[in-house]
Amino acid sequence: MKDKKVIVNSWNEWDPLKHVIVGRADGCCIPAPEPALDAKVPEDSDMKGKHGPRTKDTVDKANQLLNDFVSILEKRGIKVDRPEPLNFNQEISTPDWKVESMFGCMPARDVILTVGNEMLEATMSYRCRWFEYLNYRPLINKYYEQDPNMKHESAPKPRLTDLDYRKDYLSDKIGIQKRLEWTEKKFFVTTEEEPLFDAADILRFGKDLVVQHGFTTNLKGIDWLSRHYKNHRVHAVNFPGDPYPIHIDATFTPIKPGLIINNPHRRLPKEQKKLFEDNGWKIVDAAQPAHNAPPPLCYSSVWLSMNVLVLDPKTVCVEKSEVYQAEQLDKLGMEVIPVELRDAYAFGGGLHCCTADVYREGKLEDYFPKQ
Ligand code: DAV
Repeated sequence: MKDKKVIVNSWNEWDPLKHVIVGRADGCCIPAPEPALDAKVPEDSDMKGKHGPRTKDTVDKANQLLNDFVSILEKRGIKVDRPEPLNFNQEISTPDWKVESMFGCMPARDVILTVGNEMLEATMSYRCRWFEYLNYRPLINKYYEQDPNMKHESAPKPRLTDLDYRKDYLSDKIGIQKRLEWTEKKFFVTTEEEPLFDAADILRFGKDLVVQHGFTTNLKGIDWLSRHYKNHRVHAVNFPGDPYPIHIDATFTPIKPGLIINNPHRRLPKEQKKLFEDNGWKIVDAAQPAHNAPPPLCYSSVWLSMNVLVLDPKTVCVEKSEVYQAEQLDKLGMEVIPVELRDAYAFGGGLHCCTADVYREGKLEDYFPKQ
């Protein structure tokens, strides 16, 4: 039996999920241009030049899908909490900058990192997301009151002045070839001015944390994480082949101990595979996405097909239209639960993105003893 006082506990991406946060689409805005965000919006995107609140119809549809996902989880005995949306359509500022609006609170995974009994608010690197942690504060404060061992941490708020962003990325006519050269050389939009990371760049494998170095997380951010998580080993990874590298969860997805699916267009470089191979982990190419293009007004790529939520080492939620990904995971021995979410993708991502762990059964374990 679970100790009632222990509310927060999650050490990896696959142990049995018992309590989770699922985001909301309410009031979500397409943010106005700003340096870090511009670098991520694909050059041919229908989002170029648009900003402001999303339409009521699209918000309602996304919320309906998120609510249905919540019901599926609850029917399986998983407790679900929801954030409290701010009014995103208002100007925000710090002494250094101001932006016309905020973003939203659908992708909880981007902001909140749960490691063991601790929830950490990420720095973020987009100005429009600077205050996003506030949507989760009512929940986090509640967990903190109920669970005497829970730790609530916040990474140093970054200043996000222009010094944080490389001017080379200001053009929207860089071209995919140049972007691929730059990202392969680890020349990303964010500089090393101060520590920056999004929580969705981090994967938890017990004692080891695997962190993607890319647009939203810099080396100083990874160094900050390794100083913060003293009892962990923190590994920086990068994935050449991705022209817009943000967040690890449409690129490299652990399914259960010993098994990872990797985006075949963004393979982990050979030398970085060593840690996994030396410890008997298999990295297999993920199945092709079922779609040729993302849905309208969406930041993310078609590889949200891989953005699955593992409920336990035998059960995984896969977006309903992603039939190839479902088939692959079925063949790999998983029970696949189809969940419709595609019309919510534009609000910040898929099934992994829109959730943040509160409680998974299980303890801290060492899955990579050889290193
Ligand atoms: O492939 O566009 C999406 C990750 C969202 N958290 C991609 C990355």
